[in-house]
Amino acid sequence: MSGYKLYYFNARGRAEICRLAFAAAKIEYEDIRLNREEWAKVKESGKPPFGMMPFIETPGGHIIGGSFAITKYICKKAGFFPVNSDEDEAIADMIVDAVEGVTSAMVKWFFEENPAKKEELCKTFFETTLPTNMERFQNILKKRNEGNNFFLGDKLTYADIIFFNLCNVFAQGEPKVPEQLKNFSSLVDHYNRVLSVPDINAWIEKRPKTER
Ligand SMILES: N[C@@H](CCC(=O)N[C@@H](CS)C(=O)NCC(=O)O)C(=O)O
Repeated sequence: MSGYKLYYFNARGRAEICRLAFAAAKIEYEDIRLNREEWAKVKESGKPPFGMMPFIETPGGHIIGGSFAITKYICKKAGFFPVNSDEDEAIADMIVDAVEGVTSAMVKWFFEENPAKKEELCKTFFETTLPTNMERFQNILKKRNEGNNFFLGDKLTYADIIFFNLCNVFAQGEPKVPEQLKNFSSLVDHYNRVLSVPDINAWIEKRPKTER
């Protein structure tokens, strides 16, 4: 055991990109899945830096919160990180930022309690927000190697893992291509490319089956 600990609920949710990163990086960690009561106690302890999960404890005793920061950190340790230029790193971060934009819109409709508002937000999300953004992600992908590779070239980075996970949410976590990608053939290929990374594939096959 390496001494890393990841704290989250028993769900894929916002922690799954961290778990995918740990898997791809072949770094062992304790996958701590708290129920609501346990979380309330941990939150009260003041341990999570921003009072939210996921967060990790490193072997050196650092506590790091924020799913994107954790994923980038783990990927950097394993070399799944753009090294050619500062611009490549900024492009990877730009993709991550855009994934967060789509995720926020998704979370907004998902947790909306007013049924009429929820339906409206859901419609806008699937008919406009998602396809518009997918088109943009595909354009970025195609800027390198005509889209026949990862976002930053021939090397997997945290941007690929984070984008892949967004798409996998629409496949309910199953190892299949979500229908929301059907009009974006380069993104389908990218999805399959990430899914074919042996350590990522092995984790997806063996991970606990949860609703979200
Ligand atoms: N930007 C943060 C958001 C984290 C977040 O929203 N965490 C939620 C679960 S998905 C949470 O901890 N909720 C429980 C609470 O706030 O008490 C990230 O990406 O890690």
